[in-house]
Amino acid sequence: MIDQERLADLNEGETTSLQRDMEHLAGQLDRPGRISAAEVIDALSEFSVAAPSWAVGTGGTRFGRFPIGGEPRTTEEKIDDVAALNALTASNRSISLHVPWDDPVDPDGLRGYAADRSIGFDAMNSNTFQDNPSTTADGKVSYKFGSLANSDPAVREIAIEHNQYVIDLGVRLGSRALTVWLADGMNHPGQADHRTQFERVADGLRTIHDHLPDDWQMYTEHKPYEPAFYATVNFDWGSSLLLAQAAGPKTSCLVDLGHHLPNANIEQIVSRLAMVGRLGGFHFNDSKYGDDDLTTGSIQPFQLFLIFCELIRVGDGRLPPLAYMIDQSHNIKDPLEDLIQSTEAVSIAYAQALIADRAALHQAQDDNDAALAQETLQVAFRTDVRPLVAEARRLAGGAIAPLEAYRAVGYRAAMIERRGLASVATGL
Ligand code: PSV
Ligand code: MN
Repeated sequence: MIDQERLADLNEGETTSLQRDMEHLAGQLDRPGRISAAEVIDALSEFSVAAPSWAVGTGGTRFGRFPIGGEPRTTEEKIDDVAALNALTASNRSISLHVPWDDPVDPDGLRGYAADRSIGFDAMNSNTFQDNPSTTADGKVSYKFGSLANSDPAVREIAIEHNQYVIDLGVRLGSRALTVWLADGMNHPGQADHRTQFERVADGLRTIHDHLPDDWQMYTEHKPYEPAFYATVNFDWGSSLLLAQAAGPKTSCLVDLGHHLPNANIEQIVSRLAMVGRLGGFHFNDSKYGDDDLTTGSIQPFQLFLIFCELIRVGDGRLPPLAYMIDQSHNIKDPLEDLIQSTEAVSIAYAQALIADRAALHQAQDDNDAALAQETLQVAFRTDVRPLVAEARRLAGGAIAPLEAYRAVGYRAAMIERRGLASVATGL
């Protein structure tokens, strides 16, 4: 739905300045034994970060929601939006569904619909934090007091069955993973027993794990608070690791950048989880105070860069094959514009980490030369790698300047025309 000819025209207007910037940058990077501009572009061209189906509509808070108009009304239309996003960024080749916000009646048809638009299905997400007649045995049970940790075995059973249903659905869609984020916990001290809640969740996850096909992965996603405001069962990376280990070998931990208490050293958490072989993937976003779901890289870009440096270490010069996804709530921006900016931020952090001189860093670390070690990272972080990211996009058929192109093609106005001004996407 993004007119390729129009995109080519728009790129034409940007080509001269991009070439000039690329030559300058390629010269800067041209050092013996170091990664070349061409190698960075090659790595970027393989990179894809999934878009969540719930983030192509506007998010909201309990103080209100301000729909932007033209929001996708069906899962097919969400796929259309991700296809449009990918046409511009060339780096969002899959969508992550959340069930039952998305619950296709014809999974095989949906898989074909997405494939026709070159979109695949990333990790499936199970929603056991909201009551929904289709997932809570026709409304006979409630998740008000938790799902896998609920004191009522009937509720726990329904929650397990829902996760198994989501796995089966994902198999038909061609997904290979299930992400489990639970709202389970307590709002009041003494409301439940910490240990009993944890053991129930571990038991439930083990049963869900045993339903996974051989080539599937399961991710446990921790979060310190909200909607449980006193204690969350899976509240930090340590609990997440314990749950992953208890669930089984196909389970690892997913790190959502907004799910940490203030000032947590997320890159160190990444290092630890990778060290024990239980780093599963990411939900990218940015945070100023809590789970703010702000645009990736808009608040703490240096932290994002350091996370990618850890990943490059794990992948020995490239990104390891983990689950990379954006998870944001777009409250006042056009969601697609925010996803374009976030995708760019992730690609920039990856490119900066790629160009960091790892040999010099290791030498400086061995020499206990803290200034030089830090300087080595700063040099990479302060390099403007945007031309590399733009060139990788151009070569992959995307837009040199995706945000400008998105506006120039008038996608939102066209969607308002087609879907209406009052359409609202499912999600939080
Ligand atoms: C929870 O805050 C979370 O980060 C989880 O990934 C959910 O699946 C998603 O947001 C949507 O609520
Ligand atoms: Mn998340």
